[in-house]
Formats: sequence, C-alpha cells, structure tokens
Amino acid sequence: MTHKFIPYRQKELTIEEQLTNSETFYQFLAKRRSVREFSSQPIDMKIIENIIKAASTSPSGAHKQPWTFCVVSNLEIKKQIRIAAETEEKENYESRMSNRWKEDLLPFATNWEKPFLEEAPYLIVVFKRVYELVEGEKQNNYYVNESVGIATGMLITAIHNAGLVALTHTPSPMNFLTNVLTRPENERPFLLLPVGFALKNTQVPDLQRKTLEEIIVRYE
Ligand code: IYR
Repeated sequence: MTHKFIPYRQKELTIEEQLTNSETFYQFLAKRRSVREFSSQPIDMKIIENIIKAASTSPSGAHKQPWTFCVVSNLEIKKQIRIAAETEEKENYESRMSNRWKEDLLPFATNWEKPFLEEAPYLIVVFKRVYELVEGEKQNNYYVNESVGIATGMLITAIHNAGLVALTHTPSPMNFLTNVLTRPENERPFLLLPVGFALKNTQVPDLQRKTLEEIIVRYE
C-alpha cells in the first residue's frame, strides 16, 4: 500500500534574517521564568485553546500524538487538586525527601503549601497516553515520554508567547489527578501547569543559566 506525500515548502530566509530571528527568539525565551504567584485576572479561554493547539503541533512517535490536555478552571476541582497535592507534598517535605534534596530546593523557597493550585485561573494537566484502545484492542504508542515532553516544551513556549506565566509542577506521586479528573486507564498524569498572569510585584529566584560553552560540545 502506498501512502500519500504532499509537497513541503518553508519560507526561505536570508542569512541575516536567520541570524536576527534566532537571536531575537533566544532573547525572548531567556525572559521566561517559572512563577509561583498568580493574579486572579481571568484569561480568555480562546488563548488557552490556541496555546494547546500550538503544543499539539509537536512531533510524536509515529505521529500518534499521545497526549491529552485537561483544562481546569472549575473552582471546586481546583480545590480538590490542591488538597490532594498538598497531602502528598506534606508527606514529601516531612519524610520522603532527602535532606540533600531539600537543601537543593532552598533557593526556590518552596514548601508543601500550594496556593497557586487555586489562585491560577487555569490548571493545564498534561496526560500521556501510554496506549490507545482501538475497537477494544490495546495499541501501544511509541516514545511517549519524549513526545509528550516535547509537546509540553512547546506548550510552555506558547504560554510565554501569549504573555502569560506558568509553573511546571509535578506533585509526587500524582496519580490522584487520574481520579480527580476521572481520566481513563490508558492515560497517566505527566505534568501540572498552573497558568495565568504573574501576581503584580512577584519575585523569582536570582538564578543563572549555564553558558553556551558549558552545554555545547563541538565536533568540527
Ligand atoms: N514537588 C515538590 C518539591 C519540588 C521538587 C523539585 I526537583 C522542584 O524543582 C521544586 C519542588 C514541590 O512541588 O514543592
């Protein structure tokens, strides 16, 4: 069986345009920060939909698109998520996390309390679809973590591009999200992102990113 191919054309850029675009995009992304304090300012649902459409352009193993994005604005559900996450996190901070881990987190001033889970106007909960059920038959997806990881990176970029902020939050363990959001057995929680506007005058840790020379290895 032959499968259809269609022409692909990408707008050609001059080298000058490539240089400027790549530099400008880097400068833009370098301004993104994870934020933990959100204002209650509402966001148009259409913006959230566009952000999720942007994430869904991600490449994926055999183009299976193994992701589901749950968008929570319902106050009662946000509250349930906060209570369940805080129960796990309290246990983490009080007994499950090593001292070394807690020391590593000191610059972020985190603790078990997660008010942002109720304060952010939207929670986007990314689920990975480990398999599909096709006519009652289990069909595995491929490179699920890689695919959903790339899509989530694109989601975070789209959030920043829309002038919003997010926190990449991984309450641990996070299987409670399956129950609270009544997700089917083939979906597993991957990442939880509160999304909104940053609270006015919020502060972020004074972090430095690795330099290019620390992260690049050249083979010329
Ligand atoms: N999940 C905990 C702890 C935590 C772990 C890492 I690694 C972070 O970068 C930040 C927090 C929490 O959410 O507080």
